[in-house]
Amino acid sequence: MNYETIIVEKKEKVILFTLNRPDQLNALNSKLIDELGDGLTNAELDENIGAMVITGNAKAFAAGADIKEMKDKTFATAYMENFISKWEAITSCRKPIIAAVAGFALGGGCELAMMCDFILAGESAKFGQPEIKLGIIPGAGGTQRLTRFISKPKAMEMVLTGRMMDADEAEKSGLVSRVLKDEDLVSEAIKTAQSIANLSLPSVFLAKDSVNYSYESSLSQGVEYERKLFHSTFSLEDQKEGMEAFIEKRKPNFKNR
Ligand code: DAK
Repeated sequence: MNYETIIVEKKEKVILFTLNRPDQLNALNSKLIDELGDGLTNAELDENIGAMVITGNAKAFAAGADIKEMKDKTFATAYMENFISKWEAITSCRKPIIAAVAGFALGGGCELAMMCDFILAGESAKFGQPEIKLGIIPGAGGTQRLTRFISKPKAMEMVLTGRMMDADEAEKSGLVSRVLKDEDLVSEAIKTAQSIANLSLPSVFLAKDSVNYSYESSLSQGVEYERKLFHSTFSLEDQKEGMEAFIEKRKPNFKNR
């Protein structure tokens, strides 16, 4: 399918989405969000795909929601059309999604990256929630996810001042899992996604589900939930294959069942 605002490439078992509004620093307009949502849904349904990567370009992952598109909205229009609610579609994907961030990831761009399962950052990455400078506040999970990922004091400072955080600080704070050279970022993200896509997909779904549950539960509820999911993995043919392959000193041949 041809899209205007994103580029979609298949790399073996991985789909690479490149946000593609370079003149506008990949500002996230409705078209881009619709196209990305559509692309993610297709990848989610494609049984040959095991993971996804979302990236931007060297200058910007995304500099936020499109201010030019947003500026004339009223409360009534924003509320009635449930403005930007489609963004959350990304969080309902069961397949892992990696954000590969170089350059600016601001406002909705930072929120989009945080909706992914983890963020790999290039050395040039800059994260921020500058909405306060526009007379608004984050609206796609920024105050919630940032606070959980990097602690309240840092999140509060960033949300109240709009200060940007560089890649090094973002790694130290726990916002990103690794910092890579800019030139290696996308290839390393694809390699990482590929390594996940070659595992047993049902186990990957269960692992992702269990980690995400930790954000919604007490520790004891989470541990109980994890144990039940762990028990359920013994119903998979892939569990037998994984353990037999280990004992026979060969690579497992997972069948996703
Ligand atoms: N929207 C629209 N256009 C943008 C943009 C944005 N967010 N960011 C950059 N651009 C455009 C610029 O207008 C410029 O376009 P032209 O003037 O050439 O047509 C072009 O990209 C290049 O930008 P600059 O000339 O400004 O480039 P610089 O290198 O000088 O500066 C910058 C880069 C990233 C520091 C600067 O562009 C900047 O401050 N951008 C705005 C960053 C920002 O404030 N982001 C937060 C946007 S508010 C919601 C959910 C989410 C949201 C809202 C509601 N709901 C669920 C209800 C999210 C809100 C936001 O993200």
